[in-house]
Amino acid sequence: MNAAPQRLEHSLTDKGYVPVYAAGVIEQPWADYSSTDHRVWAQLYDRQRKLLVGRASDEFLVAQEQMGMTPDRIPRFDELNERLWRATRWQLVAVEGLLPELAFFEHLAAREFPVTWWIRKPEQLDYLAEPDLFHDLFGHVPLLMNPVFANYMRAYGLGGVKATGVGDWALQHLARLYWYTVEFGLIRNRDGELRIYGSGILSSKGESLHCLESAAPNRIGFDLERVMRTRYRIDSYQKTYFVIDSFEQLFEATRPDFRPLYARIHDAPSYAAGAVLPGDDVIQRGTGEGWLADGDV
Ligand code: HBI
Ligand code: FE
Repeated sequence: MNAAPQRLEHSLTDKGYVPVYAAGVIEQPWADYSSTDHRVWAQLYDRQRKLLVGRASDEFLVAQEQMGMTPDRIPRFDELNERLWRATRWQLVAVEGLLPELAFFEHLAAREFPVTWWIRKPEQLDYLAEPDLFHDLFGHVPLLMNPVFANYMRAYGLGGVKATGVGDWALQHLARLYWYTVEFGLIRNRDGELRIYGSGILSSKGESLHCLESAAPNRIGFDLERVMRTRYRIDSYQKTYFVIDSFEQLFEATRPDFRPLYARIHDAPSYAAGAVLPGDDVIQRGTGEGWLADGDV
């Protein structure tokens, strides 16, 4: 897990991206899931699918069905991989849990999404501090069927590998981008309605309701530099959600080389998670009800 990758620059070749090392990858121990595990999957799946019709982005709901995820049992990664490969050439790999950042970036750059193989206990349906199978598989994986979103994830991984050589502060900016898009992003559909695409929300009943229906949080139009400078919450619902209009917008915004941007914002102050700034495209200013004063990371 913590073996340092060597000569990383050699892994970026004209043949594409070849991972230097496959950190932490195991076989999904599918036969070892208990009936309780399958029941937890079924309960969470049914609960979220019901809640997410009309709340999640259509792209997500369609992709999840196309992938063949069903509530009746925990999906087998090798079955999902056949469909995913045909759609976007991505693959799932099973892991024990969080990977070191560089290993995680390398997987994404190689079009591999690390999925935690184990699922939470029945008493943890509503909240869990770390990613489990439900968060990773239900929340993250379906949109990898979408070519534009899949390209964004790969570009993010490549950007992460590059940023690793720049410094920890660059990684911090990238982590904020991931947080406010892949994990907690909202998207506005053609009718101007807000929908969820961030997996941290999609896998949480409470936050699925909060992010759309509560008056407390800010909802602000996506801006790359603004997002990279904004701290976030890991212990509560987000104070601010950033809203994109399309996955193309997200991909295009992150296409340029980030180095000039990193250089510009290196010494710039960060913004509080709940800040509303003069230049913001404010879709809705939050009331701030229930916010804790400190604790932004
Ligand atoms: N590892 N398995 C896994 N899943 C993640 O989402 C993940 C990770 N390692 C690092 C990481 N996320 C974060 O640092 C992101 O900000 C990149
Ligand atoms: Fe996640």
